[in-house]
Amino acid sequence: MTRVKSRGCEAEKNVRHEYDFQRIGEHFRLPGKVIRSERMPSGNINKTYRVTYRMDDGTNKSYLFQKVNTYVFKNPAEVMENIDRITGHIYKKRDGRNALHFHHTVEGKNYYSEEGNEFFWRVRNYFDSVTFDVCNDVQILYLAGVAFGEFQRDLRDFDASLLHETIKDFHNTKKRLETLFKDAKEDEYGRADTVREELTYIAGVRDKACTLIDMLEKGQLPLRVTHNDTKINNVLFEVDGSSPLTVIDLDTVMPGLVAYDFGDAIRFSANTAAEDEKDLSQISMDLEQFKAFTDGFLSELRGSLTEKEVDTLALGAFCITVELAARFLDDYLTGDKYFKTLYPEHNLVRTRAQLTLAKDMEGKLKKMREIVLQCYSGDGI
Ligand code: GN1
Ligand code: MG
Repeated sequence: MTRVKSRGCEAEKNVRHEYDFQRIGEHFRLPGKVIRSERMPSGNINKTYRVTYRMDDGTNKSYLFQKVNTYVFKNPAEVMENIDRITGHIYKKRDGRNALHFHHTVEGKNYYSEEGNEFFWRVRNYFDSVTFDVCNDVQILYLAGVAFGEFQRDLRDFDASLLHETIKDFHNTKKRLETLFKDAKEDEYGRADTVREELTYIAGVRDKACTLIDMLEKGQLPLRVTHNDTKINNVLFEVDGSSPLTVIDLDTVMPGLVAYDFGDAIRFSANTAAEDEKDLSQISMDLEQFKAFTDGFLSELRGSLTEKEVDTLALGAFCITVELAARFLDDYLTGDKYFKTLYPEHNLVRTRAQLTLAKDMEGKLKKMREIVLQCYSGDGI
């Protein structure tokens, strides 16, 4: 099996950036002199850099600097308050092992901001690690499943009332689809006519894609504290890929559905192609990859999910895939303001890729559900 390392770990070396990292670092009381900064190209929202310092004793030390996207996160201080609490909770659970540590400023804040909130920075410890984007190595997928399952388990006793809702209705599929159809009708950028086929498909599967939100509203599924952005490149692995180190990207940890955490990971990791693949014939949901992640995830959660939760995990993958397609399409229709795009049609390409995957999943749901039940009962390994 081959695996493809993330673009995220192949940072652009020695590129000059528009930011004065030395000055930003001073606010966090970082000692030493900045000798290198590299942009990490992964992530569709925030800007991330590895910044390396030369210390007084001649050794080098790297940090992860992140400029938070305050168009997306309207109240970034609340995001950082959540992160403080979550990292503290996980630190205790894991005795500090591979813990994320966010540095504090002179004023005792875990961020530094200027100009309203537009210049909003945070700094955390850097891990020598690898991440995976497109990956068909079932062992890696199994381990990514373990990491997210463990994360979910670690947060079981976290008091959800302490968390701010960092993005309102983030995974409310119903609202996401309502917004899409409203924006398509308004059609401010005159693009709706070019995406009729996509809109028709989404309208056709609307009820099915909203099944889990319906069940949540009826009290048939529990809200738990979930990660809400479980792409497997949010799991850092040891450099040799032998084991997961930690789960990153805690911006959207909020109450949510386990099936959406599970489903989002499947959407990303069991896809045979990249999230934004242009050649639609490359895209499908691989059942072996599906099984590997599922096995790992459920090995950590066996006995702790309700029957309905287990029963709806597979469908969760379909729902969140349609939801993300709707979000990409909505961003395309409203002028590409939310997701970073690398070229003008990027959001449209992403939409088509996600819808191709959703269609493929639709035909495989029965089999996916069987695999889930098998793994949950422990027969999957
Ligand atoms: C965004 O920035 P990144 O890549 O961690 C988005 C997720 C999407 C993802 C799709 C806050 O995550 O919801 O699933 O892009 N995050 C936010 O790649 O909207
Ligand atoms: Mg994210």
